[in-house]
Amino acid sequence: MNEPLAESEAPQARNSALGEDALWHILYSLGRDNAHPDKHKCYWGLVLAVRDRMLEKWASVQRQYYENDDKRLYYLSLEFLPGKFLRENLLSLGLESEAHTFLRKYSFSLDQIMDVECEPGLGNGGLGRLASCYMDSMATLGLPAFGYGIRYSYGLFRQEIRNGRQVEMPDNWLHEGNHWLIPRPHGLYPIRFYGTVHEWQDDDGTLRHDWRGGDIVMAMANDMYVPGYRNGHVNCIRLWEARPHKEFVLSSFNAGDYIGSVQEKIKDENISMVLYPSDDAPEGKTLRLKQQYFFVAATMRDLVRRFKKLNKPWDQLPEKNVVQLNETHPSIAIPELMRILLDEELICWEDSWFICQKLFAYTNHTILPEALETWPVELMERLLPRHMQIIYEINRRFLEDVRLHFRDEPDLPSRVSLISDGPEKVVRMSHLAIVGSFSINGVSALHTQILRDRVFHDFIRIFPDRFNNKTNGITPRRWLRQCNVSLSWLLSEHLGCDWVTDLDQLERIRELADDEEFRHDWEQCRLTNKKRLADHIEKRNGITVNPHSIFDVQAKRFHEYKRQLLNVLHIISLYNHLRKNPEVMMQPRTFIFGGKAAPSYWMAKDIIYLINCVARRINSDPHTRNVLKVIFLANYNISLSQLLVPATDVSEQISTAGYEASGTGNMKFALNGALTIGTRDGANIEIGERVGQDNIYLFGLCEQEVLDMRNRGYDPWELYKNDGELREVLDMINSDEFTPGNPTAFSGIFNSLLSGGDRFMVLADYRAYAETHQRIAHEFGDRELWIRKSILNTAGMGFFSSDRAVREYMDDIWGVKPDV
Ligand code: GPW
Repeated sequence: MNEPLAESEAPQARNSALGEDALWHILYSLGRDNAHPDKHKCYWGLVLAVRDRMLEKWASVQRQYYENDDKRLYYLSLEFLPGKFLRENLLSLGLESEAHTFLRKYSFSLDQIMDVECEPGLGNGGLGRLASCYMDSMATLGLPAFGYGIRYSYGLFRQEIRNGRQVEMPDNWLHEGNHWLIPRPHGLYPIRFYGTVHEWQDDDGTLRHDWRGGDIVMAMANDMYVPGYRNGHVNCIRLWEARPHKEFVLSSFNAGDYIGSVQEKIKDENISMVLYPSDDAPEGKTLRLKQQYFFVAATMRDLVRRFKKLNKPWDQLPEKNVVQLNETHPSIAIPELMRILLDEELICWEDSWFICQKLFAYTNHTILPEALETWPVELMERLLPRHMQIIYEINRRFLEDVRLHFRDEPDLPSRVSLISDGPEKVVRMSHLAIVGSFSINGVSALHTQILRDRVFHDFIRIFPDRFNNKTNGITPRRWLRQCNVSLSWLLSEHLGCDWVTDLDQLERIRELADDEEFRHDWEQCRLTNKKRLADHIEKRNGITVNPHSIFDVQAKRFHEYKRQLLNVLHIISLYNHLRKNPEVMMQPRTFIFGGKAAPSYWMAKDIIYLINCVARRINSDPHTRNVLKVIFLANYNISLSQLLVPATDVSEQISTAGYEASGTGNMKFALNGALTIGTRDGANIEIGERVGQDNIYLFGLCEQEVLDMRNRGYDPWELYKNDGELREVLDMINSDEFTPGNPTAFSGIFNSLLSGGDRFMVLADYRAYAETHQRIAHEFGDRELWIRKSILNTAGMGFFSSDRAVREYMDDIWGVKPDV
């Protein structure tokens, strides 16, 4: 299909320019013959030509920020998941048709050359992708925004499936270099670790502190550019890379210890070597804390350097800047800024603290107790001795205040303390982030309510005005315009092109749901997308799937709370039903899974193994394989997601109510016309409100019912005894049915499901889930009904644009204004 939309009307005069520039770069920047460029050369040449155009805009936008004395937003995140750049940047800059013209000359399609690009996997899942969606919206809204993170040499591991099991392979995404990333080897910042704190008295007799000695690692910037959508605006994400302080320690070099001194250098570079692969469960490793401090310290240096250029008094720092902390991972920024103000700028405690508390804002993304970050005091004291002192002092003053205001609650101070006393004293990073920020937000209405009622209940009373909700959003550029070309084409035909930056316009297709021709076109678009996915499955998994079957997709990180298990249990029961009733007519279904498990999360890895074993069995059974297929797509990432999302009929969002802070996958699928089967959790609730309760399949216990059941005592054996169909499925898992000769392969899973301690209460929702699926299969068969619902899903999803979310942050928290 041709590329649609306005940019095809771009002036012809420029058509040759991009291609000419690409050829120029192939010769002069890459040093390769440009006579008959292959697809690699075409790709790299185009990248450089596109980059030139971005850089020009970026430079003028930066100048403008200074000229207009704009307030700046710093978005600090340990993760970003931008996905592939070329198509996105061409689209944003309006250069797609020029690129096509160039590529056609050499008989390549954009799809073909996109294969050359490596996707940066600098994040685990939702949290990192959210950061990238927000960067896109900030650029599209023209905000003076700066993303900050780490340039990991190795991103999230590549997942292979061998004999049904996940195997982790290194993701060496920079092996061919990456021209989207511009290194800035001049002006590195020294970052200190360990060392000691010296006290001294200044002329007034004030006690001062000076952090000295220890190890120094250098932070080098690598800049990644983010163009706004067709608005001439370009922002940047600055990713810090660790570099050795000195190339060689000369003394040991002279002493003959050549290898020793090189090893020293390698140790320093370790800091930005690899992304930690745990999602929703932090790892308490020293290297991880080093990563956090390394990137935060370099970022605060940048902020202070730019502020000093303005020659303004320090109390204006929060008037000219705001720092959004994406989770607690960067929250060490709070004591770091305190250290700079106190020890380097010699500002008094009260003024320094006033500045900090007006600068920082914190977003919480989880209520899972094991995901709330803590660091051992002992480790902090060694690695960051001055910061630990400052944290103690913040805590002392804070608790003094709490005692004063809540005299009759003697237990309150220990509950809200930044330091928890247990067998091991730890710093609670969320408490630090709350006390040091002027705004604390959750990421969906339900999530924020849970923060208020339970997780941070004590803090609501202490800081009632700080808490607020910002329901997540996704960028319509990548998650509709780019990934679903055929549907975008259809939408633009009826709505014009403005929906790309004004997603509420989708409301206007509501009435078209009654238009038979429109419904027909809609169905054709969906079928095109499903066929494309079917081809991919054929190629990757060697399995033929029926594009007319229900494509039922659960793609997300593997975690017990997300309950991929509930999905598999139900698939097995469908399989049993089919085997026992070979004569029944069943709606053909294709169940598709994608997602990675943290390498040390054994239960999650067993669940992947179970899915693959069940898939092998079902897909090879001649009695059922025409109606039931199970596919596991390896190495789920942004690119795969872009293929999956537009081809999905049923989106599985089935976390135990109360556990998924928001979810954003749920938004991507529904925006593209999938119907959601989901629990009343996270943003699912709000999606239901927007698309209409008739157009979503919500089932199972709500959050309050989960709590009640837990309090009453959850008894999965009772469910096992009373539900024969479920019992049969569980007994199969607990036998060698799917792993011939090995009856205990899944006994861990079986035991967890039948333990009264199953926090995620998988079996409690089983019956409701199975019944809902039955309803779905029935309604999918009624094509008119289904397509209507599909249209109404897309129509109702405007609210979930990240443009809306970023606007809310901008108005309610940041106080920054578009610079356009
Ligand atoms: F645990 N999320 C994530 F809160 O992807 F830090 N990784 C994480 O480490 C955490 C949260 C953390 C996700 C949430 O699970 C998801 O519900 C939410 O939609 C997403 O963050 C973006 O807010």
